[in-house]
Amino acid sequence: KKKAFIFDLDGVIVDTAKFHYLAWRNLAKEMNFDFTEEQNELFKGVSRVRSLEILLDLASYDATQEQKDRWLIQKNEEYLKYIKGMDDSEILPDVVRVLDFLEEKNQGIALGSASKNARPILTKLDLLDKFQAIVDGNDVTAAKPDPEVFLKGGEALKIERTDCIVFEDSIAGIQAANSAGMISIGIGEQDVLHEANYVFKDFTEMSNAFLLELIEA
Ligand code: B16
Ligand code: MG
Repeated sequence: KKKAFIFDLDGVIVDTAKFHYLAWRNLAKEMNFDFTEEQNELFKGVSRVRSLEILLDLASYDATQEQKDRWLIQKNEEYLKYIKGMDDSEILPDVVRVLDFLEEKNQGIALGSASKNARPILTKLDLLDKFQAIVDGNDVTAAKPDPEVFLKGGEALKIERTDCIVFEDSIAGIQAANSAGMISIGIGEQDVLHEANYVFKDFTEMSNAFLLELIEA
């Protein structure tokens, strides 16, 4: 049966979380705040605007709208500098094997990301043509854990939501997939992503036999 496999980007296809972290940390310095990697977990899957709100909260910093707008631009410019040097060696292990297997089995493949930089990143990684549909931060009004991004992905591929499978590394993203009525597969730690239907440490742990079971279910 034809199913839709919807991939998150940051943390599932490529490890850009470290670049988001560096850019936010540098911004935090301007607030005299030491932003830790642990706090960065809260930023995964969360939109840029919402991330800044959380940072201001953590730093107990009161900023004007003008200052916020300037910081959002500054953060993104710095993030773009980091990803400029990225190439296809930064694709996470076995992502290409999974994409190729699904393609060979004629499955629907879509991207469902909160990032507004998704297209340039996929282009840099030479992965753009693997996706039949791309839904990203430019296409949605409600951020994860709202299911909008994944519902739009399923619609774009004309596949019913119960036949959609979502790969996600963030808690907000797993919640979004669950409330869309889709099958959620966590990529990361079981104790963090315990709300998911299945959790794998990374794609090297996910066999083609498992993918085939999802397709045939
Ligand atoms: P941008 P995903 C999310 O991407 C990231 O996990 C999150 O850390 C980031 O703030 C968000 O994209 C927005 O990204 O600033 O590039 O628009 O995990 O949903 O692919
Ligand atoms: Mg992610």
